[in-house]
Amino acid sequence: MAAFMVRKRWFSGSSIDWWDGVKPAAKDPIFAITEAFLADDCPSKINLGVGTYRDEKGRPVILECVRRAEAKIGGVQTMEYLPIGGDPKLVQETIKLAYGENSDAVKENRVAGIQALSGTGSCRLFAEFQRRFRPESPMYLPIPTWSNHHNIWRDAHVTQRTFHYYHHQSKGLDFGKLMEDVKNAPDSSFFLFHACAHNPTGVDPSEEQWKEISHLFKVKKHFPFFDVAYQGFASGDPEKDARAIRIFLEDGHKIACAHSFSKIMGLYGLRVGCLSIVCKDAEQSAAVKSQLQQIARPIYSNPPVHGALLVYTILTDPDLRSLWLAELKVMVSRINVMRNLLRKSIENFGSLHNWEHITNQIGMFCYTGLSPEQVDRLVNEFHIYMTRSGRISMAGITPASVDYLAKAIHEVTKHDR
Ligand code: KET
Repeated sequence: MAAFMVRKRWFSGSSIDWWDGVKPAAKDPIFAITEAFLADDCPSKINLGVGTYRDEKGRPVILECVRRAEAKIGGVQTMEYLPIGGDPKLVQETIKLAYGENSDAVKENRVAGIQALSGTGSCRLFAEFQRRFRPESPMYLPIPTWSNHHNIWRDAHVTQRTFHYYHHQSKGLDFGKLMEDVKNAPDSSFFLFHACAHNPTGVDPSEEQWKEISHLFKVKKHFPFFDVAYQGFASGDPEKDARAIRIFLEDGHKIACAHSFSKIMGLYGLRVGCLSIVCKDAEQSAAVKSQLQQIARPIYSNPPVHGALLVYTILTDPDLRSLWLAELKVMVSRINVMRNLLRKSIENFGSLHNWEHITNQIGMFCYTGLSPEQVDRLVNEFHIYMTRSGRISMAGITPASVDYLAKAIHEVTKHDR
C-alpha cells in the first residue's frame, strides 16, 4: 500500500523541490562593495573597496607594457589548450622573478611550478595539495588576513588556526605575539605569510624580523607558505619585495608561493598566476608537479592561454621589462602621494587623532582603524565605499576626491576618543 502511494505520487507529476534547503549565501565582503557602489547614483560616490589600481582621474589602467606586449604578440596566436600545468615558460619566469635567477632552488631545477588561475587559484591548489598529502596539518592564518584566505582553506577542508599579526593600538606588527604563536604551534605546522604589502594592514615585518621568524621556523620545522600578490607594490621594486622569500630560501626552507599578476601587471580579469613549491631535488619536484596537475585537471583542466603569453613576453623582452618596472614605480608613487595628501588633509581639517599610520603603511591598502559603524556612516552619509574592516584601497583616491574623503573621515571620527 505504502509503495503504491509513493509510486502514485511519483507518477502524478508533482515536481520535487530540489533546492528547497538553499538559502542566500552571505555576500563577499569585498566584491559586495563594488555592487553597492555601482547601484549608488550619487555623483560624488567613491569606491575604496576592491584593490584595483586607478589613475589620478580614477580610471582603470591598462599598462603601456601590456599594450606593447599585445602589439608584439600581434593578436591572438593560438586558441589551443595549454598543458594542464600551463605555459612552462611563464612558470619559469615567475619562479625566477620571485626566487632569483641565481637561487640554488632554481638552478637545481627543484621548484615544482604550475600556472594557475591567478593568486586565488594558486592558493586553492596549494590548499588541496596540503589536504591530500598533509591532511593532519592545519593552516595558520594571520589575523587579520585577506578575507578569501579563510574561504579557500575552508572549502579545501583544511583545519584553520590563526596567529597574531597586527597590533591595533600601535597600528603596527605584533611581533612578540606572532613569535609566541609560531613557537607554541605544534612542530611542522603550515603558516601563511604575505610576502610583502600585507593585505589588509599594509604592515610587514622588517628584514631583521623576517630573519628571526625564519630562524624560529627552522627550530620548529614549520612550513612557510607565501601569498605573493604584490611583488613590487610595496617598494616599487620586485627584487626588494622578494626579500622575505629570499631570506627563507637562503635559510634552506622548503617553501611554497602563490604568485599573482593581477595587481603588479594590472591583469585582474586575465587570471594569470602560478603556484610554486620548493622541493628537495628535481625528482621530488617532478612528482609534486604531477600531483598538482592531477588536482587541476578535474577542476578547470588547464589555465587560460593569453595572459600567460603577455606576462611571459613582458618578463623576457628587455625593453618591455624595464617599461613594466618603470610603470610599477609610477603606480606605487601615485599611491604614496595619496597617502601623504590624505593624512595632511585629515590633519588640516583639525582632526586630533594620530594618522601617522596612513603614511607608515605600505602597498595598496590603508587599514584606517575606522570602526564598522564609522564605515557605515561613510557609506550612508557620504557615499564612500570600503570594507567594514576599515580597509581602504589607496589607489581609489584621486587628487580631486582626497579632501572630500578626508573631511568625511574627520566628520565620523571627531567625537571619538
Ligand atoms: N592574495 C591577496 C593577498 C590578495 O589581496 C588578492 C586579491 C589575491 C591574493 C587574489 O588576487 P587574484 O586576482 O586572484 O590574483 N585581493 C583583492 C581582490 C579580491 O579580493 O579578490 C582585494 O583584496 O581587494
